[in-house]
Amino acid sequence: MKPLIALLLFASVASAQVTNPNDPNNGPYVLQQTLFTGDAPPRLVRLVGDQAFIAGAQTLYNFVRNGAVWTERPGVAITQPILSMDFDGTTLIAGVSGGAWLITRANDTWQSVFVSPPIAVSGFGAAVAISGPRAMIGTQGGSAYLYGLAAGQWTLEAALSDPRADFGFHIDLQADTALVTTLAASVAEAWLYTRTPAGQWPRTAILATPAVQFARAPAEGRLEGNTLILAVALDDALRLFAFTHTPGGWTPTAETLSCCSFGSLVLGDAHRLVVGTDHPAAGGAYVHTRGDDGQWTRTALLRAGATQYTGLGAVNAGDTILLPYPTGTRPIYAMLADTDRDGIGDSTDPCPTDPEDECDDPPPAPPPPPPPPVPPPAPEPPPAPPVPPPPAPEPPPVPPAPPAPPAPPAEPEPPPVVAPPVAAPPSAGPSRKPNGSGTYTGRAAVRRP
Ligand SMILES: [Ca+2]
Ligand SMILES: [Ca+2]
Repeated sequence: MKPLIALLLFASVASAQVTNPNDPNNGPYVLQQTLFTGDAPPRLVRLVGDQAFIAGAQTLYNFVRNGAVWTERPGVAITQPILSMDFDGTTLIAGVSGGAWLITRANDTWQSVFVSPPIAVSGFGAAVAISGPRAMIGTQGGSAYLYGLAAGQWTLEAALSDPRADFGFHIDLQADTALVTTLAASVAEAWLYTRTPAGQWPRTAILATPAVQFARAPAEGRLEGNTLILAVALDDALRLFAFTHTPGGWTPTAETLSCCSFGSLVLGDAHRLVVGTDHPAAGGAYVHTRGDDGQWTRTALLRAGATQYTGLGAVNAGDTILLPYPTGTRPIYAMLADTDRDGIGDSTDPCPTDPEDECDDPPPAPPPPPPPPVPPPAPEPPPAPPVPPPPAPEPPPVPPAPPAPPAPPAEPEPPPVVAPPVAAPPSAGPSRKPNGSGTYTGRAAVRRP
């Protein structure tokens, strides 16, 4: 009975997911289109701009978006199981057992070049990364190789190696910076290598996280712009550590994020990342956004169903996330950020932040800009400096103030002036004592009349 109930539940959930992968609680994303490859679970997905590659068992499927519609184009057949994949917008690299294919499109046809390991090494092709004329091919542990494209040929430029068992399996590449992440003694490390003009790749930095306990998998790292994210999977959570590159080097930032057990990280850009997890109870694609203050917050949880998991291999770029669903008919959901939740993706929403789409009023807002003229007054500040000097010399003259002391004597006089008049009335008439000098005289004159 139980197996049957489970099967029925699965069937109902699976069918609902295809038509409505995002329920109201999913967050500010809307389904744009459902893509199908009809192949094995599409665990590997790469999206750059309007072009996506999805790796099936032995086929690299290519989808291109024109306007708001995704269309499949002829893919690339690979004769071996695809183990790894990366795409930089121009070149595709796919790792297989014992090598990697570097593929570009020219005149509507795919041009492929196969790169074999420079020496006999185990697991060559288990990890790959590409960025323009640089490519990196890692192994199942112990080494990673850097290549450069020159005159149409991919040439080996450097061989990186280390005794660490996980060295070379988690790699990334951005322009002339290569990243290898490792985990040893509960500390995750990011080893950075920077290419010199001569084509050498010396190690230029090692960034370490605080000690993390109960890590259950090697650290994963991503380079994006001037940000480096290190992710460490713990028994009950995925912890993220960020580093920022400045002219002075890499520095750890205060931003850390802990979430999502059993997650796999996908960093779309410096301000948004997706953590795909397959936890049976809390699985989904957790979308996180980094604010201007450097703090990460979860802004969406995309799920295909209450009890079914999804999110493995989720990829984002710009306002789009491709969300593979790993079971059933294996669709891939193209999700668009929908900030105002009006069902229209940001990129095609006439008013991305107004669900009523009444953004005609905003135009009048421009008037405020006039304030810019304020800058002109800025030039005045310069003349201000001369002002300070003058006041300084004045202080000296202040000293003369001391003469003020003589004033005290003047005070004593008032007392006598006041007191006399009060007591005077009673006996002033007869005695007419000259207690005060001038004042007394004046009053006497008044009384006489
Ligand atoms: Ca919208
Ligand atoms: Ca809108």
